[in-house]
Amino acid sequence: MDSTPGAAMLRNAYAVAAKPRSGNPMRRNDQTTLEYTANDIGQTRHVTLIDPAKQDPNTAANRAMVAIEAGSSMIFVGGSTDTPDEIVHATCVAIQEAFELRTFAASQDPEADETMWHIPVVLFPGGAHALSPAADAITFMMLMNSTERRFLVGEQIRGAPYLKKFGVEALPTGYVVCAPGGRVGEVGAAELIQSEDHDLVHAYALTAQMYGFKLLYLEAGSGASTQVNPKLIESARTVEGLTLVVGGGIRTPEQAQRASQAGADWIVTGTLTEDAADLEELRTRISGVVNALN
Ligand code: 1GP
Repeated sequence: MDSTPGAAMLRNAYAVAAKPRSGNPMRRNDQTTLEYTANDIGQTRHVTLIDPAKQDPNTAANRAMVAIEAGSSMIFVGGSTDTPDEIVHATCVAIQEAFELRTFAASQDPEADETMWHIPVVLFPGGAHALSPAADAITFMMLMNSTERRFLVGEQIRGAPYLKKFGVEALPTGYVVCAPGGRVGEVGAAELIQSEDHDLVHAYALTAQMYGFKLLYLEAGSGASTQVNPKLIESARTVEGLTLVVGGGIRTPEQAQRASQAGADWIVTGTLTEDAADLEELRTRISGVVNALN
């Protein structure tokens, strides 16, 4: 019997997920989530990161809906390193169900655009324990500058068979932690990219490209005091064929714009959702960030 942490729950979740779910790879006008993500629309887009450990599933779904109304284009579910699969799964289900209801409601309203609710719900895992069959896709990541095998391929080997069974689409992602790095830098045993290491980040981007990764995620750490240095983004941007995702420490429209102007295809924010006083404050914050993107 598989002793992978959470394996029993995952088997149960798989049984629950035996019914067809709308979260399938072709939900968005025959696009896979990778196509949706990698499609260059000539504008930086915004991801709302929801950490399932930080609120109950119903609150997560309400936050996700407000985020989409405010202009966010994708939902990541994950973040904390020790959240049980049950919580991750319940959060994905709640968000998917909320989006399905909004899609249905919009389909009944000639004034509404139901396609705005065809939003991917993507796992952003801390490891093989944080998986759910209710997600559309997963950022299937190699923490490229980790010094531990576990974060390079170990967790991935444990998770891959479940993802295959679940039919969760993998987004091949090189994940690189930059200074200050925060908790993910510590837990992930990362040799941080320092803010002046332009050549090094370029080498990581080239390596990601040569491995065939489609996404490159430059991470400063959740709640970081400073965002990824825009010069690092510019340096990674010069490597072709990678969709550039940037997150960590972005809280203001000005910071979002800096990352956007430096060449980010997507920016990710998490903390600004978590510490918003209420849904209206969240709406204002996300609108401000989205409207600042180039
Ligand atoms: C963390 O990049 C994300 O993995 C988001 O960071 O919480 O600082 O927005 P924040």
